[in-house]
Amino acid sequence: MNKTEVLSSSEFSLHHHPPPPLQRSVGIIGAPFSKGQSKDGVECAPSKLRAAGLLDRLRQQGCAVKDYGNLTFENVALDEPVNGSKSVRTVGSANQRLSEAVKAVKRDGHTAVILGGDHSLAIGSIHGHTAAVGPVSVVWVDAHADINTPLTSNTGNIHGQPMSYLLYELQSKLPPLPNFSWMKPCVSSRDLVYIGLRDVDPAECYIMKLLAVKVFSMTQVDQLGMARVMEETCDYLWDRTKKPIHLSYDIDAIDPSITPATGTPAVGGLTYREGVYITEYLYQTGLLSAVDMVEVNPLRGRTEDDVRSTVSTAVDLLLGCFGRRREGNHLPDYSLPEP
Ligand SMILES: [Mn+2]
Repeated sequence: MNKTEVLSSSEFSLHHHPPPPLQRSVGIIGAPFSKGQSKDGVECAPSKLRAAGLLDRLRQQGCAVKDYGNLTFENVALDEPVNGSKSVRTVGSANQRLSEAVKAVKRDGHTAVILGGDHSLAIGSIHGHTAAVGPVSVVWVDAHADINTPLTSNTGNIHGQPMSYLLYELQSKLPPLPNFSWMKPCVSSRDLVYIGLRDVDPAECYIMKLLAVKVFSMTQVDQLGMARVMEETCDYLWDRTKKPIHLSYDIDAIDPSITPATGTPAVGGLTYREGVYITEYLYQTGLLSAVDMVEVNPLRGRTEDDVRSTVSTAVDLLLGCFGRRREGNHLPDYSLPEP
């Protein structure tokens, strides 16, 4: 049998044929939430992403789009730090709300898009996603691992902790947290892949080794190239069974020369092209089931251009998740005008 014959049809089509028609029904949730960190502005991102034409552009490339609007979050009074972690009750109640919203979007049959907001929102987003569809694979694209426990965090910002709340394997390391009793861990460390890491705390490094988490840091991106990183990501995730994919995309994964308007920029990041390639590749799998786009902070840019470049890159990444191809797209019913 030659090489071509042993490839499955889906693997073959990935490289040699135009993609099959994929589900491109998108449900958008705005989550203007910023209490997982301390900088103002990240709550403005959903309206900026909409104002940049995200919904129209998704429709123009053939997607059916339903906008579920922006969630509103309550500010819990007297939300004193717990074990050093800040705004725990506010973050807990916001994520409970988001979890319910994501669950509803998934039950309506859409691919869910969550416009953050800071990365603490991944707790509710991934929780709601799994509540609706069962186990998922998580592809976490970020400069940071966001896997501190409340007891290892140096800053007390929960946007650096969401993965520890979600993993089954870390439950015994978490103290009880007010307003988090609604959530149960829902992700296995074997179903998690990190891409783009370059600013990892010692405790996070230890946790990832302890749990043997699959990591493609910037070193591996440099060594292998993004094409190989994505192949290996999917080979790894599909080793047991193909599950729906949750892409949690922190805009700070991209190099701050391209996306400076974010709260915790880290030099040496992904190029625009590497960042977009991730989305194009995951679209082609047909398994993309929910996408977080987080940490765009329009108040952190030094100039208008900083903000524009960050927002438009975030929009391009989302378009890539839903079939935008750099070789161009046309609607299936397009026909050439006759003279
Ligand atoms: Mn993050």
